[in-house]
Amino acid sequence: MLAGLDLAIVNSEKLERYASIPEEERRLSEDLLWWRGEDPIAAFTAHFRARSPKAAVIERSDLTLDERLGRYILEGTKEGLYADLDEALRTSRPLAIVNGPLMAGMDEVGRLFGNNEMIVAEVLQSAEAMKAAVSYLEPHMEKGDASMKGRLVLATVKGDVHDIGKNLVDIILSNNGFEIINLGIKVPPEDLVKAYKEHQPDLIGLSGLLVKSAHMMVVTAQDLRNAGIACPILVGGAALSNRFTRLKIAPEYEGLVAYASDAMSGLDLANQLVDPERRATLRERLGTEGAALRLDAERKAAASVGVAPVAKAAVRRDHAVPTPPDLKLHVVDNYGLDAIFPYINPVMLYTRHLGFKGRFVDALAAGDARARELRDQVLAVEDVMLARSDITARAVYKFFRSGAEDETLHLLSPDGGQVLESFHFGRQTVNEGLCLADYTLPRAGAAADYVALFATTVGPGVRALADEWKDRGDYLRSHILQILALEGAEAFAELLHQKLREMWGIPDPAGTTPTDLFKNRYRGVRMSFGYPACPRLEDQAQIFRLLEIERNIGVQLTEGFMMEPEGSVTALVFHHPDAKYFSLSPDDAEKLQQALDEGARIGAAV
Ligand code: B12
Repeated sequence: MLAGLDLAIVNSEKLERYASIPEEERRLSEDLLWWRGEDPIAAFTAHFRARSPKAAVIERSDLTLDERLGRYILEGTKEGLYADLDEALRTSRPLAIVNGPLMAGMDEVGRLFGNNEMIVAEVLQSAEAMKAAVSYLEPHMEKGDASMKGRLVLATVKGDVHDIGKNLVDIILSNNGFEIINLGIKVPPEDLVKAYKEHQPDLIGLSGLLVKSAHMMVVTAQDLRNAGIACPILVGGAALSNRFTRLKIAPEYEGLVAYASDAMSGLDLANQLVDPERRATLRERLGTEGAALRLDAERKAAASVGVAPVAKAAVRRDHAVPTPPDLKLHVVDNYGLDAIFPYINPVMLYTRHLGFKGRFVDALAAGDARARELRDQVLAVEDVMLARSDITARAVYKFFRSGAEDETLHLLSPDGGQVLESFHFGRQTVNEGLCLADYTLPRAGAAADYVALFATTVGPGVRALADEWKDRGDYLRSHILQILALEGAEAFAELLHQKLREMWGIPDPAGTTPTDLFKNRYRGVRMSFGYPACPRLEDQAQIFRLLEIERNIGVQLTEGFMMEPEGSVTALVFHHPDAKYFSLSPDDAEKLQQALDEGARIGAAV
């Protein structure tokens, strides 16, 4: 590619795992591709002329024992592992085997992942091999034989049920020489202080999915500081950023706070933090980054002053309003998971969560071996889920009469006379001046309008089974189970939304496929509280009241407005033909919150 290659056609079935190609052969090939050295063709042909095609693949017997041990980890295989461990035990102490060749294998896995040469699913298989090797060696270890680089207390913060990201961190770090004390989910600061005192860890790891959890990390850092704790903290989670960490969390804590975008970079940071020299370099780097971000924030704040708001959007009101079939509450119990799985977005499942590189669906259709292997692993877990009575899909939905009043959306009694609940939305002061309330007709007008609300969930037995598999080192299966539940809840939302359009009399055109749905090719939108157009998670409380979600489908709302089971989704559905996704700027979101706080203060005073 450096030399300008635009396209290459390969038979992917014949592809070797890149990491399995001997280094010498990689070098020869790269020399040829980039025309390095005197005569790369001659060197290349001379090498391969002497080798039969089969010999090009590394034969284990060509390798030394240490190299073989490292390879089991790199390839994520246990075939032959135990016999080689027995051989190693004849000359080496178990701890030396772990810290030597096995850890060298894991280091190589980390390096290849960092270079984009290994994917999440492969890393999990490597961790499985590592766990199997360590478990095999454990009975041979003496008391006090600890192979630990350091100890980390890991927790998902108060109010947050996020398990999957934290579990990945647990798996990666615990199989790379760290002892992990996993405190679980919804962990209040006082429990972390207690755990710190009890375990005296080298590091604390905090995880959280939502913006609210990022704020909870600020509070947690303050409480840890007030308890006199200063050990380095690693933080991570989908809604967290390096910027927030540097500007909001780090200033509240004496010790170092470092942000990790994924579990492998968390491992890299943990390795730096337990090494005094590298920690000092990291401290310096984070300090410089923090200063630059503060400067940038000040500049942005100065630049945003005095920008005139754009005009309110002129959303049309002349469209026909579809009438829903009824205004009753519907509970869907035990919906067939087999009907839901096809609605899972493969990009999310295979690319985002399992790390597949390229277009998964095309690769599968072309017979790509890696894609097929992943698909089969997913299908096997789907079968387990289908067979279990404690893993089911449930939903509750209801159409409501609705009416807008400026930026407020009122949900009304069936005759329109009474306000049941109100949602206060923000309006864009930049871009198009949009507000979600615009997507429903004004309450003051003569015509009735409607919205739908729903919640979907997949569980509740997912966590217990995922933990069981994780504890016995079945990491990839455990991860696949969790992502199927999470993406299953989202897929169920997609499917239910489609059914609601049908019931509403605005069905999708014939031939609409799940892929069309993932691209939002239908009428209306499905908004979830916490999304950029309606960022206030507090509004989950109204949905929970209106649909009696906990009573009807057993989903609980935490004090951080997260839902348990983790694989749960709520949504507010608009039918407006021009409705679309948009974002409130952070300023506009803050303005909304301030207005609501002000209103609440006035309300309380009255
Ligand atoms: C997939 C997804 C879902 C899935 C699964 C959620 C999940 N548990 O991960 C489902 C469909 C269930 C879902 C639901 C919701 N979601 Co959602 N979701 C996402 C999405 C697209 C990806 C998240 C993801 O990749 N998860 C997989 C895990 C493995 O990744 P991860 O959490 O990031 O963890 C990795 C790293 O962050 C890091 N890490 C995490 N913790 C730690 C800790 C340490 C110590 C270290 C070192 C590293 C580390 O390592 C992990 C592994 O590599 C994000 C958008 C985004 N771009 O991130 C929105 C997002 C997180 N969701 C969002 C929202 C609003 C929701 C809902 C509230 C919507 C709703 N009203 O229904 C619900 C809440 C669910 C609940 N239980 O309460 C918002 C959150 C914004 C906010 N306001 O807080 C986001 C940011 C989308 C958006 N742009 O608006 N969601």
